[in-house]
Amino acid sequence: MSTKPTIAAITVPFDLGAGRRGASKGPKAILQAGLIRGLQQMDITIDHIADIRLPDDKATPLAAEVDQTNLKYLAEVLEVNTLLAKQVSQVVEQGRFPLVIGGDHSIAIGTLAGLSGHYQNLGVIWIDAHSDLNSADTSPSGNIHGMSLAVSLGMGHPLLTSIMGSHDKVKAENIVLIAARSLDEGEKKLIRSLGIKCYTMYDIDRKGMASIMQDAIDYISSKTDGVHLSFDVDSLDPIEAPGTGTIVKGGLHYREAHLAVEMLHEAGIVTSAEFVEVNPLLDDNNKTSQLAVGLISSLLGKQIL
Ligand code: HAR
Ligand code: MN
Ligand code: MN
Ligand code: MN
Repeated sequence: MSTKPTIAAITVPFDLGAGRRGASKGPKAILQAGLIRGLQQMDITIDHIADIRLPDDKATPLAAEVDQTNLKYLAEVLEVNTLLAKQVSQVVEQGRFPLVIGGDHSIAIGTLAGLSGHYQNLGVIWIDAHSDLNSADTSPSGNIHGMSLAVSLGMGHPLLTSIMGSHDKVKAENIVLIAARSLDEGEKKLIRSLGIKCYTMYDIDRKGMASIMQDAIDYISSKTDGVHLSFDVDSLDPIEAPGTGTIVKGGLHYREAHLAVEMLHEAGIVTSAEFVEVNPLLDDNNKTSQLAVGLISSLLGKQIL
């Protein structure tokens, strides 16, 4: 990203992957907080090319099959992610940078599916309080936003893992988790058994964010041909990001989060990004939407001086 890419923003006002409603209002709040204007002031070309929504007629032919599972809103999650995947893939084909604005984190299923065909070894930096590595068996909630990374690894309902083809969308060794602090037992087992690189809040406290980000960048850039940043705003401490559906205390501070995206910009490795889980219904004076705009701007090169 040393030469400025053309950004194609794709908004996804979807929240049925989450346990509570409101993340569907995230894109509008983030746009109203000045995303487009801010980036244009940085001389970045950004086009808001698509708003991915479920079609108005709610009848879904899959409803019967889908009712058999404990995956909440599987049909809707499938439909929105199928549309998103196609859009993301087109953007990469056009040589533009996909910037996906959610929406809950289930939309990573579609983003990663759309990216996957364009890379041999897609790296994924997943900044999140959670790891989203549950499956139907391990999920405590049935909420698909807690399963999106597992689905992208090929583990999950076949309807979801086969979006854009049945290949695995990402390999375990190309994933880095950052800011983890709320992991379910099944997720911990999977992280260990697959050897997924995971920097917890303990690691960040112990070594400092700069050191962790440098390790993450070195690890991922040595073996990937593109890097997707999947940024869940619940990675931040609830003091900084109150407007999100599953807050977990003990998270990233404001500057730690900014440093992470600033270092990613400086490294020049990020080829696509998504920002998810902003829930304006739970926010305090648009604090979390404004935070998201600040983080996106820093990722795309906004400098302090
Ligand atoms: N691990 C829990 C579950 O599967 C909580 C997931 C929480 N949500 C997210 N994802 N915001 O990062 O239900
Ligand atoms: Mn998440
Ligand atoms: Mn999360
Ligand atoms: Mn701290």
